[in-house]
Amino acid sequence: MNTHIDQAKRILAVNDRGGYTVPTDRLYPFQWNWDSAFVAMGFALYDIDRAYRELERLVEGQWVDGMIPHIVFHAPSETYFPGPNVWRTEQTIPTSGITQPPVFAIALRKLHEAAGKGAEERILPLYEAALKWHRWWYSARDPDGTGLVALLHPWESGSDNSPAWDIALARVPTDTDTPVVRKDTGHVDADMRPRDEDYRRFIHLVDTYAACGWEPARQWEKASFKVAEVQTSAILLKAGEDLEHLALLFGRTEDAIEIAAFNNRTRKAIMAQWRPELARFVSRDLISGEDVEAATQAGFIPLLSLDLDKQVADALVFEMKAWSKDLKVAFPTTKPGIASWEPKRYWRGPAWAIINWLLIDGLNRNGHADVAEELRRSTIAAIETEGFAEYFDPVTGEGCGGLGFSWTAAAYLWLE
Ligand code: 2M8
Repeated sequence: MNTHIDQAKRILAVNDRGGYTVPTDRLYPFQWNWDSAFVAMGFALYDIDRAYRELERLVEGQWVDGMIPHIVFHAPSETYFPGPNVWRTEQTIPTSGITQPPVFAIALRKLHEAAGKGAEERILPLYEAALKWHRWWYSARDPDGTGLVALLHPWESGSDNSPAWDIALARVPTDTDTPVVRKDTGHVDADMRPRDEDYRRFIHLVDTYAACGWEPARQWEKASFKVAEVQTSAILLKAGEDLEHLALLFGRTEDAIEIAAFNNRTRKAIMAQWRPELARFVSRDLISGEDVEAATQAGFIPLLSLDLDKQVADALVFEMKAWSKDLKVAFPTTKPGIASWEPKRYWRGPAWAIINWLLIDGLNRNGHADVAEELRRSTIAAIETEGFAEYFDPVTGEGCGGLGFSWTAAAYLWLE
């Protein structure tokens, strides 16, 4: 009997707030979008009803235009900033006004496979919600039809303060209409969190978009941060493949054709972002028109959704091994040793179990099962040694950030 499995399940039970799971108590007291998709996959291993419930509760926050917001504020809490009064989205169920990586349809396919035949009635509304969201991504976040979807806020990436945003975010003014009253640094060490200056810029963007009435076309025009992002696009493509699979299964031929067209466009567009000299894929800053060359984990995530030529996959894996050398826990979210690398500061270096999960799937897809297995073992060992921390210092292995963290528990269940 593996007691860690029991512990992981207990964390998911403790973080349950009534059919949805908070990432962790106090620090994150609401429902987060991609956290819930990972959590649903964890539940799918032992409680399919609860797994569906997680996604159903997330979809309660979906906007009429199809966006699934990054936070759904089901119940009030004073322990998080920014709350609904800062977002000012005027939705019936209070939500934030931005989105997060579209892991949802990846989870949906996994749930359907776990549920087995005859579960169509429950999954169809979720399938419809996913399709609406994918359409939203392509219309609101790729109005020019490039195949890459753009983020208008670093929080949409899930990798909030990644060095990938340093250049683009520096252009965003630090003045805000809304007072910045941080709560996060009351829960965890400020040295492990984004800086105050980052928060002022994050809130400046929220103010700007609230002033646009959260209307996508106006936001697109006013955005001072606009990055066509390779990690999100790669996740969208994998989710698109899974959605296309479900469409065919449900006899939705027209949907399948539409989704396949999205997928083909994105597949080509991501491939064009391969930079052999960096041995990584890169995002594009749509304000400057330049490549985002910062060395972060995002450059490897296309493994998840592309069937790469052996030469490209080998080059990526060679680079990944170089980054992981001498580390206690892989995979670092920033290349170790470079100026922006901070092994304890949130998305500027630490290893995250859910990123490893995506990379493991991508490595297996691209014929590197041995490296995938190494990463899987390293992730499991980190959790068994340090507990279900939000993330891990890759040098010391120390568990950092929030404890009893839902997506780390889900990743453990999935990877164990
Ligand atoms: C972190 O992001 C939130 C904003 O969305 C925050 O710092 O306040 C990120 O790690 C993000 O990826 C994650 O979804 C969220 C909840 O775990 O926390």
